Amino acid sequence: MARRWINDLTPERATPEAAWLNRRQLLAALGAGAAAVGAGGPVLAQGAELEPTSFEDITNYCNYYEFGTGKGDPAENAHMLTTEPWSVKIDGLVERPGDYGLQEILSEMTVEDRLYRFRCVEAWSMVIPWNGFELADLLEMAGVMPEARYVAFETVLRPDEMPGTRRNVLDWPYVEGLRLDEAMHPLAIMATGLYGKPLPNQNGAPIRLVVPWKYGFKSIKSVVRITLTEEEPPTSWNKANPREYGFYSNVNPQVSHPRWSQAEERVIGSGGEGIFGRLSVERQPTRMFNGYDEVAALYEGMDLSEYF
Ligand SMILES: Nc1nc2c(c(=O)[nH]1)N[C@H]1C(S)=C(S)[C@@H](COP(=O)(O)O)O[C@H]1N2
Ligand SMILES: [Mo]
Repeated sequence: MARRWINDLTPERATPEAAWLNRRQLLAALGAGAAAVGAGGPVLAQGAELEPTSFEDITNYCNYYEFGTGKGDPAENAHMLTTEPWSVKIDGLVERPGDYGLQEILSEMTVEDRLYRFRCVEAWSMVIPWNGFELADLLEMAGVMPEARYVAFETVLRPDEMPGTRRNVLDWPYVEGLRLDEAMHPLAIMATGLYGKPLPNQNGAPIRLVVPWKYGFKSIKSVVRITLTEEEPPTSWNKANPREYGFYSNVNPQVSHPRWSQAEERVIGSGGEGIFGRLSVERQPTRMFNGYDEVAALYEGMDLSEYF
């Protein structure tokens, strides 16, 4: 399938960061055009031109409010989260509802590499080499009923393991949602690893959503429940501040956040000395749909400043 690319790298077959980078450079040298001709397709063509953010930055500069609101809090506190055993309840408008064990899920899924740009609504960005499988494959495993129109997601809520949830920063548990056609898009994945290593707890272990054309808060972490619904589900940041955070939240340089512009982004790691103590960070223009133009058809006829 055109949507597949390198699929020899799984969390079970961990590859050191250096080896991974060498392979990436090799692919870059092949050129995006050459890559697009083969099994790689559009994802590889985009991936080949990207320089991944370092493992250190990806795992130390995090948003995971269940462990605190500081960027370093998740790295410090998320080790408290028990991620084994883990199961995901899939319910609502599905043919085969149930509690699916993570191993059971993984035995049915194809884990592959996806090198994606990642753009937070706070106007910073990274490039992250995820390992994961397509959300569509998981939804097909459970069997989506014809009446289903939306997909709701929920993060685990364990106040004894998640110190941030003892304060009402958000209405816990963290919840998110997608329209069904967005969820079925081949770019939407459930990530289980990064850089070929199991997903670090602070990045949403053991399984989290990644929707690369939307602001980062849509990519909900440590998912324990997926519900197919007929109505648009509530989402955490929209509940907290509906004027600032819409349901769609597609990356869009033309629609400013009420308190800041979204035209540019700070490139995390570009200062050359890691995330701490860096004085200057490069800025780059933000691209519509974070550069993933292939999703534009999902929003044809919609005014994206109204449905923000
Ligand atoms: N459960 C949960 N998921 C979450 C968040 C959170 O606070 N809790 N933060 C979101 C935000 S704002 C961003 S930018 C990304 C950050 O992902 P990363 O830390 O892996 O880069 O996770 C998103 N998913
Ligand atoms: Mo974010």
